[in-house]
Amino acid sequence: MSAAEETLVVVKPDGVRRGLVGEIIGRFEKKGFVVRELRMQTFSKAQAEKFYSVHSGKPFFGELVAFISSGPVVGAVLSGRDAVATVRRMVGATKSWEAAAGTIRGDFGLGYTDNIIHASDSAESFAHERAAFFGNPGG
Ligand code: FUP
Repeated sequence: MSAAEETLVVVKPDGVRRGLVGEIIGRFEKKGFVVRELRMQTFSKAQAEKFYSVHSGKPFFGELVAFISSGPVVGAVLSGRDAVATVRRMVGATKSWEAAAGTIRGDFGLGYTDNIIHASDSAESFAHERAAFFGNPGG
């Protein structure tokens, strides 16, 4: 068995409001990923800005920060084979209306900013986003 990799998913406020937390986490569990950390919280504006700092300065940054901090979110660290890429495939394209059927965004939404779920796109993003979501290990 190849070494497990970790990634972070965050069920966004629209996904939580619509009662999709169990469905979404369940898909990852059924695929074979192991939930290593799990937390519900509501982002402060400062925490949201840190989480999405890679998009700082882009025209949609304000809307993104306002949306992700608009209600509770659920973050999970998932562990399993090739987790970053495999989870991104299960999440689907950013524009939910274009996302393939069978993906989370493809099956459950039509939004862009409100596209149900966030998933880290690299090991570096995962490290940054995990720290922004859960706090630094031991810190
Ligand atoms: P993804 O990695 O699929 O979440 O997508 P991106 O990193 O491209 O975008 C990050 C978030 O910003 C997504 F929720 C979509 C949102 N976004 C907008 O709302 N408007 C834009 O013009 C671009 C991205």
